[in-house]
Amino acid sequence: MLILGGTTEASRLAQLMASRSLRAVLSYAGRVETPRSQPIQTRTGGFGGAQGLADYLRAHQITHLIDATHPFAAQISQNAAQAAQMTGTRLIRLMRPAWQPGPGDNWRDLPDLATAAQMLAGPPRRVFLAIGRLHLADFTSQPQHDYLVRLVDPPDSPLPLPNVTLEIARGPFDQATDLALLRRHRSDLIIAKNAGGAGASAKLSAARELGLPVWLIARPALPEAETVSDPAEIMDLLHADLGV
Ligand code: 3Y8
Ligand code: NAP
Repeated sequence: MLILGGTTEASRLAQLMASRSLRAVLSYAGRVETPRSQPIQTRTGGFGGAQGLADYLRAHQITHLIDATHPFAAQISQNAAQAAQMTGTRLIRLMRPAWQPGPGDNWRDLPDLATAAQMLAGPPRRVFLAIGRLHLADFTSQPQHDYLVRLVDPPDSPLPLPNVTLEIARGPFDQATDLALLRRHRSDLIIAKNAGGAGASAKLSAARELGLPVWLIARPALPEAETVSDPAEIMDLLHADLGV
């Protein structure tokens, strides 16, 4: 099996695979300096597009490709669907459902980051821009705000925004930490991707407790694929397929 990882669910699946001594490899893009260690073999780095992934599937006689990447990792999910089709490999997507608002939530759903940036036009605010590092440049058109930004690793180049409070931390996060973070920064707005799952949701419950508005970016469209939301369901499917 090849697991395309980088999420809490992928790590959980790796534990289940290890407990059954299944031959599985977990793949990281190599986005951060020290990814979480795993109980199964890992590989790091791009494959070289869909063709490169297809070559990998053939060369390593992969029978099952599990796309357990983050809902916003759209490119790798496109490549996985293409490579699975090119090689006749079974593709199963492991993806947690999107977050849904509950009582006390003050959420606004936005189609993309560009819309969020446009909506920030106006007087300075104190914004927890909880989208990581890769898309901060989308907000350079709104330099007037005081941004709180949380990154996995210290940035190796200056950030593209003038007023940034930088927090270096890797999730999963808990509510107490995120409450303290929002209070310390005196945030009045949170902008986040609708990542789903438990690893990034602490900021949402902290926002609810503080009565803060949240702008949630909708997930990008992904190609059709057989999808489950719980790692245990993958093990059931493998059991049906392989009798393991
Ligand atoms: C490299 C692998 C595990 C997986 C843990 C989950 C939870 C904690 C919360 C906030 C939001 C954000 C970010 C986030 C979370 C989990 C999960 C998740 C969000 C690691 C990891 C890798 C990455 C890449 C990194 C991105 C960034 C996004 C930070 C490992 C820790 C903001 C997504 O600097 C960079 O280049 C970082 C890039 C893609 C998004 C961005 O645009 O900056 N994740 N995150 C993976 C690889 O190389 O293939 O180190 O363990 C994994 C996790 N991050 O096994 O416990 O399941 O989602 N990751 C978002 O949700 O918006 C932080 O601060 O509140
Ligand atoms: P992306 O934009 O969909 O992918 C960009 C390129 O990175 C892919 O074409 C592929 O390169 C390589 N890649 C991505 N994921 C890979 C993986 N698991 N193994 C090997 N190569 C991979 O991906 P992304 O949004 O940058 O996310 C990168 C990683 O961070 C993924 O593991 C994802 O699960 C994790 N992550 C992302 C987010 C997020 O907000 N995007 C949040 C949490 C975790 P080639 O074309 O050369 O193969």
